[in-house]
Amino acid sequence: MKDILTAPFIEEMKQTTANMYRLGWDERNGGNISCMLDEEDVSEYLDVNRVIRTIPTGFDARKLIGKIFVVTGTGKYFKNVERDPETNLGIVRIAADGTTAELLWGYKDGGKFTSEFPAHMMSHMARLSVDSENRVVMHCHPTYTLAMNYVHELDEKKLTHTLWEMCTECIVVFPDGVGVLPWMLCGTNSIGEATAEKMKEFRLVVWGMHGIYGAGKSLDETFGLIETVEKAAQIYMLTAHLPRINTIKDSEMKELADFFKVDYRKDFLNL
Ligand code: 2HA
Ligand code: ZN
Repeated sequence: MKDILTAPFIEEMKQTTANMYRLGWDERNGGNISCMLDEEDVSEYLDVNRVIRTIPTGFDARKLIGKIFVVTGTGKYFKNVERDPETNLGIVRIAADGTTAELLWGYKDGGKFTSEFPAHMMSHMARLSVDSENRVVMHCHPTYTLAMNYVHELDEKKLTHTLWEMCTECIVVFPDGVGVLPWMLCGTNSIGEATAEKMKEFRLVVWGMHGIYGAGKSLDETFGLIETVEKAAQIYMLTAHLPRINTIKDSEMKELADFFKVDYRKDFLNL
């Protein structure tokens, strides 16, 4: 059995959480990540038949039975993952009943998965129903995206359109746009269900005045989605109070989408 602390999936979680922390997206215990792993990969590092303990989830994840995830821990700081992955991360498998998680590794201090586990698992189910290659769900509190929530209408079309206008590459990176939920109580099954509903349509979902969710095929891709939204939001916040002299036109955004052959939300442009 190889040393799990050398596993590429642990290494990548360490790097991702460290990058997110340094960018200021994950203060204190803010943010959480879940990444689906292949059983064969995990088996190189762990005896997958050895369950350390079981943890009830409080929701039905039958579509994920047998699936294994590495998940950040509740109350844990992204800042500390790199230094102590075994306390701050856990590897869990959804048990045969669909409502229990089997801990295979991690949460060494007796902890458990993020309080946003319902939103994560429900989002995985939703994304997998439209994209069988989806592996990652990521949540964080990026500064400018959050700032923008207080001064821009929280309307999917209007918010996406403004973000697309802020950087030439936005419509190419997230042609499906950004879904928006109003402020809701976090850590609940209800916000999980609402997020998952949006995730059928969007890989990015803003939680009004809280943060953002991203989903993708890899940690890099998902990070890149959120990073691009955050860059656009930063440019918006740096310019929103100034007279707008120039703008990327809707016809130019269409030109970009056509050239890069991306299937974009045509109803989010005003052509
Ligand atoms: O895990 O970000 O939404 C801390 C949070 C809750
Ligand atoms: Zn949060």
